[in-house]
Amino acid sequence: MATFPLTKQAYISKTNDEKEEYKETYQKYNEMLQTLPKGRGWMSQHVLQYQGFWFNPDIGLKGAMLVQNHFKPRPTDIFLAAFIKCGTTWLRTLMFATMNRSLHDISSHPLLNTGPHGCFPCLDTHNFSDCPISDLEAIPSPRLLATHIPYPLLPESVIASGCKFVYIWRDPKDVLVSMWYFLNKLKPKEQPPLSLDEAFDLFCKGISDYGPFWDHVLGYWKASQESPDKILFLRYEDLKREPSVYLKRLAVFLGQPFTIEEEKEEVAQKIAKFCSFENLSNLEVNKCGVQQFNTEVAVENSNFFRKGQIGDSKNHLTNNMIEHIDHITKQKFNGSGLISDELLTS
Ligand code: PAP
Repeated sequence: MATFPLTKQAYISKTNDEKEEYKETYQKYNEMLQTLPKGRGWMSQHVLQYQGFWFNPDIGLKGAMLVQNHFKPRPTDIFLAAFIKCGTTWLRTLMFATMNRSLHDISSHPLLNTGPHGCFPCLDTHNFSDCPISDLEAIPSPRLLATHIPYPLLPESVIASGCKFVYIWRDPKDVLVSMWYFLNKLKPKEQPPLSLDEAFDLFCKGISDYGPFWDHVLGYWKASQESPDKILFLRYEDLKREPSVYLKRLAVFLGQPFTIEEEKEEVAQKIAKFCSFENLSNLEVNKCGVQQFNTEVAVENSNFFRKGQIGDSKNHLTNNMIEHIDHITKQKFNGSGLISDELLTS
């Protein structure tokens, strides 16, 4: 079984034949780079608009194109999908711990020594020289794979495979603030940080990695309405308030409901506590470990744990900013069934 992260040696040992397979996609990518609409980037200098969504040219766009052209789905695949900063780190650990609960006791759990991304690989953070899309073949079924790719951009073969998706979203105001902190941290030191005013402006225009946020959410929401047995729609705020309630729903959806015996032993509560922000963010591996996503991108695990709270945006955004985002949310989600009073502060 492939373990994640893959070592640098594993990347380098890819054969020329394998690299050849990606050549055409690479050429298409290079040709397209000049033609796609450009917007100001948050972490990278600019983002590019591809099939209606904005991508970091290096990580996001390459990854999406590799998936579209080379990923081989299996009907048993389980995807964790989300816009960025909506809770994938957390849900990764909950899904991994729930799916593998018969294998791992909490006292000796792999998540004690491996960061959340190490147990649950990303589908779409690859580049052309790594070719690790083919490494995903080595994972036994059912595969757990995380993705930020918007629903309309998923290859038809993935949808047709009948695989399952768990989607998580969050109050866009908190997403904006979380993104702003995270992407500024990852930004090369020689570039000036993005101000919150600039980030707000870009976010509202939909110009951000994988944006527009609202279109991303709506894509999966509509699909979940059509196929509720295939797409479980979760909200960070609900999970935060009642983790074990939603964890039980998740387990049912994943085909591994908690048994009566497990209910008595409060296994769901124990997993929820183990995966809580307080517990995970204090583990040595998440304070000091580094996640290597591909040969070019490595991120310190601590960057994935900031505050883990609902409503931190109130401490950063002005009333006008809050009103403006709420206004967009109302307009975009109007008639979708997604709006709740709690989501709108103003
Ligand atoms: P990603 O898009 O880079 O994968 P993602 O994990 O989706 O990031 O989101 C990170 C947010 O989840 C952070 O929110 P904040 O900036 O508002 O604090 C992070 O703190 C939060 N988070 C990480 N782990 C947990 C957890 N176990 N429980 C609750 N929130 C968490």
